[in-house]
Amino acid sequence: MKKKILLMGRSGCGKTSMRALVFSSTLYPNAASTKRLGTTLGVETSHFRILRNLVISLFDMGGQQAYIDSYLDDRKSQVFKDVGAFVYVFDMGNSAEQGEDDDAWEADGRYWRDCVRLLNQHSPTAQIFCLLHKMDLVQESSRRDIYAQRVRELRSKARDLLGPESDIDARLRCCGTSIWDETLYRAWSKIIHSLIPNIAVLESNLDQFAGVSGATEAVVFERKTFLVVARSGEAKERGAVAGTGDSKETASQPQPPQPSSSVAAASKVSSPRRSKGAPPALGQDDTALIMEGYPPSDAERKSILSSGQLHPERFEKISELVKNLRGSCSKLQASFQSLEVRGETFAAYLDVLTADTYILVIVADPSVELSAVKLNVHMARERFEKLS
Ligand SMILES: Nc1nc2c(ncn2[C@@H]2O[C@H](COP(=O)(O)OP(=O)(O)OP(=O)(O)O)[C@@H](O)[C@H]2O)c(=O)[nH]1
Ligand SMILES: [Mg+2]
Repeated sequence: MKKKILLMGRSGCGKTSMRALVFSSTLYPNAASTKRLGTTLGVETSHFRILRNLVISLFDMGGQQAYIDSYLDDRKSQVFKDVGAFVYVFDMGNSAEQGEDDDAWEADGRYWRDCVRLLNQHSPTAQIFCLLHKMDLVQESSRRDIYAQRVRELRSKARDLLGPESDIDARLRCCGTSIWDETLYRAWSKIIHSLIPNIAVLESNLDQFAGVSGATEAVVFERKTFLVVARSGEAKERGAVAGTGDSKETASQPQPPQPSSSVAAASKVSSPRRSKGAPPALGQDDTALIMEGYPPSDAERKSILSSGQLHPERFEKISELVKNLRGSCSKLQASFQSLEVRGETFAAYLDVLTADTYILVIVADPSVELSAVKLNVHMARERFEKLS
């Protein structure tokens, strides 16, 4: 299945930089390397196989004014048709001082509104992502307020445009991002996740896998980009937020293989603690909806951790570490297959799951043997290969 991502925003907002870092990390291994990128001339299209049954066509739309005019006018039906996810990048460097550069923000807002209107005509079910980008340039002291104010404006613009009865609250998601930290990968994981056709089935199988393995968490990463494709517990969180519980779709799906008896014996571990990450549904408290994609500042992160919650960007940090390790391995002409880490309070096992994915299993119960987890990964491969 092919899905189209339309990546738009004004010139210099950082579209090609994020594309390069997320999808071409061997050519652009770090944020500084994006400085050598030139402005995009016209539209650059690239295709990525994410899973066996999902190919992403990413349209990086050069943001100079003449191009923008043509996307909105004579090329609109071609540009906005068949869109799976519309990603609009706002340059928050312009908001470094609150209200300082309102003209740029206003112009962005008008352009974005025009895009959403056209999208609604040509691809009415497309997911809409607003990336409030270059958050590193916004002063930490005012970051939360500026983010909240901008998201509030965007959400009310969208409601005004499409009407309060539309599903826009659920389809529109905002994320604060920067190429200098993990927020970029977190946002792009969400974007890709929104396009995976059988995600509910994948998640329910992953939940069962984590349960029978006695794992605290199990996470599936895409093999090339190391974006998070699915993680255990996510569907439940979404169900709990929407008040629907497990969906019917997952209930009738094939079950993952049963573990060996020694592995099953280890499955008494309590269910994992979760970080708050699922998108709030319509009608929930507005503040939760607005702050959903807010990247916490360093001070806020510290207080999250000291309150006993898990690190909100733990998977993205792991992706980064593994990508670096893989890079080092390839310099030594060694191929990277799997990884085992044993800490004082946990053990982690990362291994190839399918042709396009890795699985990371975190175990916090010292009575669970990693060798049993390995065996379960081995036994689960065939099932997950069919699912992806
Ligand atoms: N500080 C900071 N700079 C960034 C960030 N993202 C991108 N940049 C820089 O912004 C500059 C412009 O980025 P591009 O990716 O070329 O911008 P673009 O949106 O593709 O621009 P056009 O191709 O002209 O439409 C580059 O020098 C990047 O290094 C970010 O998160 N923070
Ligand atoms: Mg560009």
